[in-house]
Amino acid sequence: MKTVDQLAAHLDAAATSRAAVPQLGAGLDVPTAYRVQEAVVAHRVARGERLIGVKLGLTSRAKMAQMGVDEVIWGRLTDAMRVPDGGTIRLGDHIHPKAEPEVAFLVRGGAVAAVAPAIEVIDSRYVDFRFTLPEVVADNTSASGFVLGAWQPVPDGIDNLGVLLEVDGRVVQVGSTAAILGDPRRALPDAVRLVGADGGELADDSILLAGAATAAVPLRDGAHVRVTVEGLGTASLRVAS
Ligand code: OOG
Ligand code: MG
Repeated sequence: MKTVDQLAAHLDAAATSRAAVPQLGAGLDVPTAYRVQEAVVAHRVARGERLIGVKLGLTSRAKMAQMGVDEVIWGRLTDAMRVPDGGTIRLGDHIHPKAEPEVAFLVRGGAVAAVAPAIEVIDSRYVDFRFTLPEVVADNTSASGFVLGAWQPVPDGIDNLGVLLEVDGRVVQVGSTAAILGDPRRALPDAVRLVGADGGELADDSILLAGAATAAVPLRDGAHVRVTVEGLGTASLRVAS
């Protein structure tokens, strides 16, 4: 079995060279996987990226079923992952990116200060997006990019808002914010607990991606992707080669 640092260097090289790597194999447990994740993200920080928030993953039953697990996971977000609303991502900067509709929170003083519709771009560093739970944890939960729509005050009752994912004006996924932990507001206590168990905390103005509301869709050259969350507005991105 390789060391934590060797596994982290291996996954970081996959990301920077945009070449998928085989699964790591048996023998990795979840606590060790989080240490690998921390070391993977440390490579990014060493290149000048800044930690600006966290994401939850596998918060929807669809994803848990896809993965055959029943555990929420978390990953780290850096400033370099943020794509401006309406901005462009390049396929050449990725391995096999997918987009999924999410809800984002702005965390301040340990509470939710604002909410925004969001797109998460996930890009597993493993061949064919195939991984076990510890493997995806080590891979920073496939985190690659995210787009935030406009921040706004949190309306009452965000537990059953309609969610649309459109590609080139065609609806390709329909869902509800109910798919995110039953109520996306549960993301904050969950994130505080998970990050806290790791000895961390959510600093003021942290971004929290609450998790996907539908399955993710593969991104193709030229695609225009738009997420609409009922009552919260939209977030969009373009894909170029
Ligand atoms: C893991 C990332 C999961 C979510 O919102 O459930 C995630 C993956 O599906 O590659 O970000
Ligand atoms: Mg996600």
